[in-house]
Amino acid sequence: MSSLKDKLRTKIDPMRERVQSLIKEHGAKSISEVSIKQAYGGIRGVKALVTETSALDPYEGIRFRGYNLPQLREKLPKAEGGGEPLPEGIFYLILTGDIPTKDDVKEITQEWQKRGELPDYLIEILNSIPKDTHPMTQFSTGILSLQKDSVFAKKYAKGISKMELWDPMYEDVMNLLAKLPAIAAFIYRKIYKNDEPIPPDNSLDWGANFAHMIGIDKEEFKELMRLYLVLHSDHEGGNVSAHTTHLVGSALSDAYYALSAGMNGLAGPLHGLANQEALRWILKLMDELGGVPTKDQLKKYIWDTLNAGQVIPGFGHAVLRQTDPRYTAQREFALKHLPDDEIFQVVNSLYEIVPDILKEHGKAKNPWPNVDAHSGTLLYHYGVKEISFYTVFFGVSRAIGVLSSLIWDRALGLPIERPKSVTTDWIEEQVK
Ligand code: HAX
Repeated sequence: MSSLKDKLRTKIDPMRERVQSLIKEHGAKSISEVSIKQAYGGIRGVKALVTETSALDPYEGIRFRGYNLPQLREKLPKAEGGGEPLPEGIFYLILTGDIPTKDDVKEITQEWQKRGELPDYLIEILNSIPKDTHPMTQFSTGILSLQKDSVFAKKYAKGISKMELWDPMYEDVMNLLAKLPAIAAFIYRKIYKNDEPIPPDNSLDWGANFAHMIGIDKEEFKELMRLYLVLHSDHEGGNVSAHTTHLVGSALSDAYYALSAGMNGLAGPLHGLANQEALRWILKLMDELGGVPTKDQLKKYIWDTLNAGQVIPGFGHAVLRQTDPRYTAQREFALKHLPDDEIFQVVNSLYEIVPDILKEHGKAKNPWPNVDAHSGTLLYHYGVKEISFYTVFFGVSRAIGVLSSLIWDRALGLPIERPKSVTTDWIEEQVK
């Protein structure tokens, strides 16, 4: 057995005891109330989910197992000669709660290399999907197709104790994470690069190998991939991709069903697809305004977008009330590696201009940029110009967090999720 699985096993019993004693001693205590506005308004702010892997503060941003992004960029192991944290490290941290050593991370890299090969039937399925199908649809289909190999589903069918379900879930999660970069890269090369897949290079870590299979071997892009895959990995439990994965998993659907569903949620323009929308909007405005626009031109363009009843993609957030630290981390990367990039200059100007306009506009509760306002600029700079593919990068990363949570859901024996819904008639009765 791998030492990661061993380590996880030692964490599960104490955590079960903590949760059981909380439910036994304080189970009736209320931690949230729900107003009518919240019931109609996307359940915003209602504390009704428990997710261990990360927590989001409106002003400080995301903390993964208690660590913020600057701390993680310093503490997580890096590739030889590299400056950015390895995504294998964030997986270890999110799953176990502990900062990994270099050896811990190496073990995960090797484990994922062993499990990473794509079966022939998956290649056939992916090849049979029309090329003009959105890459996220192809990605979700690829994930779902692998369900036939679910260890969890097989063990469940044979009969397994509820308390042991985390073990086959762990196996499915490791198999899936191992394969996701190869699935994503296969789709990319199929659609955009003449059907010419690039085999993995097993001398590389997970993020660098992903960059390699996409077809960009530049060291800086590998660093970007590592950072990108860390930054997008988790954003507590209530966002659409995390919540969907958790919800579907709660029916004891396996990791393939659950992640595929979560990816379908990530594919929405108000969630992960905002990364493609943000860059598409920037490129369109540069095209219409003839290159890097003046601030006055930008102001007019932003107002025109708002007055047309559209959102400014990459700005606003359901929870955050400050600049997203994931935006800041990408900005720092850009300042270091591509300060003169023209699109980055526009992104910078938008950072100066959009928040004031959104405040004046008076609708968005958070006028600041989120993660999606910046990521496309970086990918585009290194040659990934196929904007429709951007959410797939997000998806590969997001799988780290939501799949880790799925293992914990089963370890803690969480039940099927089933909130109560009410009708407008019922609400009207209550307010009489
Ligand atoms: N531009 C224009 N209007 C905006 C806005 C923006 N960037 N952000 C919010 N608003 C509007 C909303 O559309 C809403 O208008 P209505 O009252 O007419 O419905 C109003 O302001 C209040 O919305 P809110 O409470 O501030 O925001 P929500 O919690 O409802 O939604 C969103 C949060 C992220 C979906 C929203 O800010 C948005 O649409 N942003 C643009 C799309 C985007 O960047 N999405 C990615 C978010 C990060 C993420 O999940 N990444 O995966």
